[in-house]
Amino acid sequence: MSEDYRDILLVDDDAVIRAVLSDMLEPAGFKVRHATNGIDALQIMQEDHPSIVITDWVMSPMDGIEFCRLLRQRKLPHYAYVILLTAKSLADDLVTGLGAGADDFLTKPVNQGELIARLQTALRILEQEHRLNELARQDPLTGVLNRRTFYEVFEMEWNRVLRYHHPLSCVMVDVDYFKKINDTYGHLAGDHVLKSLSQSLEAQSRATDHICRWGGEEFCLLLPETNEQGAHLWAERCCAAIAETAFSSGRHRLTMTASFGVAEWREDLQSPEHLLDLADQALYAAKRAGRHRVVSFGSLASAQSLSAGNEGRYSIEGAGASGHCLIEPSSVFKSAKVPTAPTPC
Ligand code: GH3
Ligand code: MG
Repeated sequence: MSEDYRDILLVDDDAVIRAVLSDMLEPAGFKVRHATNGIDALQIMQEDHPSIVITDWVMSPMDGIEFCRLLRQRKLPHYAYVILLTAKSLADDLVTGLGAGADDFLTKPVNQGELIARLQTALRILEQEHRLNELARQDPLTGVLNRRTFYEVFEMEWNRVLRYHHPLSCVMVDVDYFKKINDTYGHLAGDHVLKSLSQSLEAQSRATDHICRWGGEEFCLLLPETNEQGAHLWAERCCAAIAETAFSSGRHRLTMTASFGVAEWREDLQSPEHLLDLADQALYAAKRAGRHRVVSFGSLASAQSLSAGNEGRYSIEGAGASGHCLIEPSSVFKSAKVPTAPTPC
């Protein structure tokens, strides 16, 4: 059983019962905290989010049934498993308790073996719930955030920035000529490369950064506490690291490049979508300028070579294409560095 969900909130107005239950739970490895009524319990749930609640029914000023009802209306970071503990034992009581939002029902006097067995069920359910939650948040191929979750995270970071005015940057990353990998070696090889690429982006990022698979071979990152200059430096480092990495795809190893578009939060931006659009415009400019490069929206907007033609989007002119994907049999690669004289796609 996991240790992670072994924190229990005991809600009972009777100090003796709380002490008896603690004596049963703590030797079994549970961390126990106490509340004497539903109101205090709700506050603890909101602040500390214990995983499991064992609550009495009859308490004042808020009883266990009302507590369950209100708890289920709250938005908590994870599911709280609730066991209702009561002297009531009629079928109608059970229906009322479960209907109010309890997951299980235990009648007094409590048998220690039964209590621990029921808690084992609770732990199994909480672990499954956690796993499902993770799956719903992740892109199935790469394991980074999916787009839906990324929007939720973006909304949170956006609100934080509106309040504290700390810097926040957004980076769009798109692999150059990725289609060539699929066309030459098939989608499975392409998938393998995408997984390695997302790992490489994760390795270059801070724990507080957010990485999302935006779609296809495009990734989007949110860098809190980072201004455009800092994000540009980060992207330059990533851009170089990707170009120097030999990605394996079955029998072959290949090198490739990626293009980056960077933009930072400004007061005149109306929404997360607006910031995404600026990063996208910078990425578009990077592609047009020859790929395998980083373009910041700020530099774009002030660049002399700026042209506002192109459907109202900014662009810059490049010195010629330099992005590539290069494919060679793996025997050519003795190290993870770029091979000599490969065939450009
Ligand atoms: P550019 O440098 O302009 O970005 O060219 P590109 O070839 O990278 O871009 P394009 O948009 O022409 O092609 C992207 C390709 O990415 C086409 C699509 O088949 C492939 N793709 C999208 N999603 C996946 C995926 O999940 N797995 C694999 N293997 N390929 C994917
Ligand atoms: Mg691409």
